[in-house]
Amino acid sequence: MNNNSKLLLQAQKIIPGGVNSPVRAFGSVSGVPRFIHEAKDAHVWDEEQVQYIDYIGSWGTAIVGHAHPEVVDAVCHAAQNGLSFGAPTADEICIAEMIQQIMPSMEKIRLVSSGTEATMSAIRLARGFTGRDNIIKFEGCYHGHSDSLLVKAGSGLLTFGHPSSAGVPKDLSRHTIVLPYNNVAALEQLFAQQGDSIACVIVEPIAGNMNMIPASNEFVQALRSLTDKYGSILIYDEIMTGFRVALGGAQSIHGITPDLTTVGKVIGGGMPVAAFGGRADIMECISPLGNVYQAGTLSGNPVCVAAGLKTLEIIQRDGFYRLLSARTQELSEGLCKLAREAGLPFSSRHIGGMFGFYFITGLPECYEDIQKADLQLFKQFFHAMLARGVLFAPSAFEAGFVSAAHSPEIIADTLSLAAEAFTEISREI
Ligand code: HOZ
Repeated sequence: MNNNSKLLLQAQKIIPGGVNSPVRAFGSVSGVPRFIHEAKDAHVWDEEQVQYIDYIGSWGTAIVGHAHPEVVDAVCHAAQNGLSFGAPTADEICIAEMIQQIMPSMEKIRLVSSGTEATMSAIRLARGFTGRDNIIKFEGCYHGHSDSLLVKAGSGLLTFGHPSSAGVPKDLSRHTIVLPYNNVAALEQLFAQQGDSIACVIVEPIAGNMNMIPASNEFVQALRSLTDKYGSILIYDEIMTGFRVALGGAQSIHGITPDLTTVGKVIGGGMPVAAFGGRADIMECISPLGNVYQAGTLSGNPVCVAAGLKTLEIIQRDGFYRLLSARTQELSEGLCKLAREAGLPFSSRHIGGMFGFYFITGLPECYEDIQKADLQLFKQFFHAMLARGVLFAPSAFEAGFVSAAHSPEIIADTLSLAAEAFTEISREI
């Protein structure tokens, strides 16, 4: 029995499913999760000392590559001054100002420690500001694990086939209205019927939790105009897409100014930092200015903020997104070409440093489409690549991430290993 298998057995005795976040359990692809003990640049190493090219990138946080020396230095320096103060700091002003400069729609910002906290707080704020209870979310979008949002959600819920969580009171979930993604007619109809009761619409503007599915231009225009018309708050959940699909996130690509935005992952550079922010008049309803309560002992933690600040500085250097996008494009288009040459049903898309691939003919546009992807082929490909030292997310419903440390040589190596994997799979079907 190898070290990963031994650790899984040990972990399962004390941690439910052996993991601290469900998708990591390899539940939908079978096999033994790799227990990672080291990560550097574009690689991770497991407890067997096996090296993998990593396309999970800590689910999008590792945009500058793992253990970037400047980020590690910033963290060490901050740690020497104390790990947590539970008091305001100068650096949390710097990071809020930097985020605001990059995403001007975030006129005022509050830092929290996880994406779940950011979306949960943004929803509470929208309800407090409007005095309305109902919210709209879209099928397959995942916005963290707070109660209101665990209805027909993506990510682990989609991966494990339980799209709505148990344990959410019906009295609460009846306030969450779920609509199909990219469906303007359904949105218009709902607003026409009960627009005056809608506190907010929360959307992943490029959904990364049902693999990668971008909102159409028509859809985002409708979101903005209907929320404006009915006085509802538009929340762009950019926890995955912020600073990832472009420096200014999906809103900079769409040319949309949301009322509130949630960000995370990249702004922590691998440490637990997230934030929500937006229109000043809305944000000023938060305690201590207003009566919408929100708080956290570790909010704005100085060590985490140091990692985030340095990461935000690095990604603003000349040419960062040009290179990141070029590498991601090479990977995504290369995979497509090779899979098709092997005669497999396959498609892929990419924006900035984020990509999705699907064992399906044609590109999926919504939750219903992505559920038609061939999960068996995904599983075979996942394991064929894992055996060759390439780690993709262990789910057909999660997006992939490229970092600045993925050199042209690493992308080329990945593609030549993928060519072997596709040929192997095509022989088996
Ligand atoms: N919910 C995350 C992906 N969309 C997975 C988080 C993790 O396992 O770390």
